[in-house]
Amino acid sequence: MGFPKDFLWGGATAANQYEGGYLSGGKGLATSDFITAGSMTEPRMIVIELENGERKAINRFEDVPSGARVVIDEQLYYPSHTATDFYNHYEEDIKLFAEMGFKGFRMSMTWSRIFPNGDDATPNEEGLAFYDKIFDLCGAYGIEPIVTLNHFDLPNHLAVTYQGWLDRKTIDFFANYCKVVFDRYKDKVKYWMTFNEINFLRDYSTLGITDASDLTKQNQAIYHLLLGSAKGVAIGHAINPEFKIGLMIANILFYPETCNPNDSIRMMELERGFKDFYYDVQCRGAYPNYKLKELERDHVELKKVPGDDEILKNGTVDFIGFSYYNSTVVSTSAESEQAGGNQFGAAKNPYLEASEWGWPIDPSGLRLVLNRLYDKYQLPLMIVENGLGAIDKVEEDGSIHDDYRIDYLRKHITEMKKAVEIDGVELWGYTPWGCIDLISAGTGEMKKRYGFIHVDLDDEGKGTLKRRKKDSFEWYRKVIASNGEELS
Ligand code: P53
Repeated sequence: MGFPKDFLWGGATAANQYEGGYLSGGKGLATSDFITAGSMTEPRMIVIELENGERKAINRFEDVPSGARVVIDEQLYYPSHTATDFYNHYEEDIKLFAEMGFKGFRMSMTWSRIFPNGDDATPNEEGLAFYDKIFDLCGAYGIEPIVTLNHFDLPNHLAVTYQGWLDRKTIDFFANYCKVVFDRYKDKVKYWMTFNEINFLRDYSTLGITDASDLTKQNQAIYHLLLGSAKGVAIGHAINPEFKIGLMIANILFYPETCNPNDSIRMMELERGFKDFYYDVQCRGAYPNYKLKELERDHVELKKVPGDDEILKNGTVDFIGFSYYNSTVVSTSAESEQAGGNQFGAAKNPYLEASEWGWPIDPSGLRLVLNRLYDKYQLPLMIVENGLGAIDKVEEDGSIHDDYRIDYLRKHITEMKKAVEIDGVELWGYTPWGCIDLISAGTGEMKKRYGFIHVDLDDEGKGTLKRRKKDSFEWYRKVIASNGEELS
């Protein structure tokens, strides 16, 4: 009973939010290095320079018009540049993870650390050596690295020169990156994921495209991205058949607001657009009919070349990795839509409480997600992100009492356990997000913290970077030591 003996308990991070060292060791600039901090009320921005030399800051999800150049404004604060400095603290941090008993550690590699421009003929040895040190250290502690190849960043040169994923060539640049790292780390890393939250990639910083809201451009870039992912999977399997290579999708759960069939139809449409399409392609190896029909309606004709269908077919994944933070309510009534105020025409869920950042907290939703995914695809699952972003207070004596975080995680682990014990879902691991404090992807804030380990850094980038254990550290250590039996 309970969790399997070799269950991968651990934690998750991403380079663009944690690694720092943005110019160290020969790393090239990444698109994420151009994103400023924001706040709960203000969006993160990027500064662009227009053809006439005029500079302006735009919301990072806004279209960068073609002809404009994205630049770094020295007056502004760019959180990725140092982040919480894994680059210089990895020994201390991995030791702390080991102390908690981690069996797995999810991290991402920075593509531009390996290929500074993205299209270089040879990789940057110093970058490769950096990750060797990380994986060796994990190995010494018996921690399995779970590596995301690309998490919300792109070598900026690929964006500037090729418009990133809009250009087919980027597929081969990515495939080459995969080949180099799979080959180099074939005996050190077994678990991989290609793109983080592939269903969220839409803008300049993730796809590298200008005029990103142009449906033809957007769909073509996403098509290339999916081909790149599939190629990567096939390359990995050829290099080491033991590799387990997964997809990674942001799995927000949807509920219809009422039993009005219209709500459910709307929900089906939104789920397909936001999630199902990405699961279907990466698990089944082809575009689903509903997507082909949508493209037809939108007058988007994908540019394909012979052999593409085979690439998608041969690059299906070994497991499903997903993030789960919250659920949302789909409504077709205009009033409810406004009350919920977000991108999914969402209404407020009266049955759930929300985090300080307004994210509804829905542990039972995790059990539903696990079951639905397993029923649909029959692939092993890994919860590679989950957690509570909250403001932590450091007491006089340096202690941090984050019982709210323990409460959130305990409830989610309890539901996860039901999915395994009662429902028989095949679950490989659980790596809660931001196991050590890092920069928020959504807002760029530091005060939105997820960690078991606190890092002394504020929203302006000031702080000693000192690491401190929160109360949740010891709690999680016991959870792991008891293989999920002791949750109190
Ligand atoms: P932050 C939005 C909604 C769900 C997941 O998010 C998301 C986002 C993007 O903000 O992203 C994932 O930091 C992502 C991580 C991110 C984490 O969720 O906004 O994979 O990079 O940090 C939490 O609180």
